[in-house]
Amino acid sequence: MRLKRERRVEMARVRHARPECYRASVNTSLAISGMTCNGCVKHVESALRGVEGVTAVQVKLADGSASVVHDPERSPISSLIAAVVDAGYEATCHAAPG
Ligand SMILES: [Cu+2]
Repeated sequence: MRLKRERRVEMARVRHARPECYRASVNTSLAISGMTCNGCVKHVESALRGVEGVTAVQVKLADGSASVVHDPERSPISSLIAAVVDAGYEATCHAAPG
């Protein structure tokens, strides 16, 4: 439900913002290694949330994944990976690097 609402808000923004003001967000999946407990999850989540241009983060311990909604112009995938590495974990992108 929350995602649906965010999508509506985003579409409203698309309609009302001038094109030159609007910046699209993308959802990037990262594979995270080195997480062993929920403390690690919080650590990785806060590292990713601290990156400029990141608007939503969900980290899962079970499959070692992170889902990050971000503005690729302000926060390229390399900056997401760098934040995870700085926090003491390893990250690789599931998709092609951008
Ligand atoms: Cu831990």
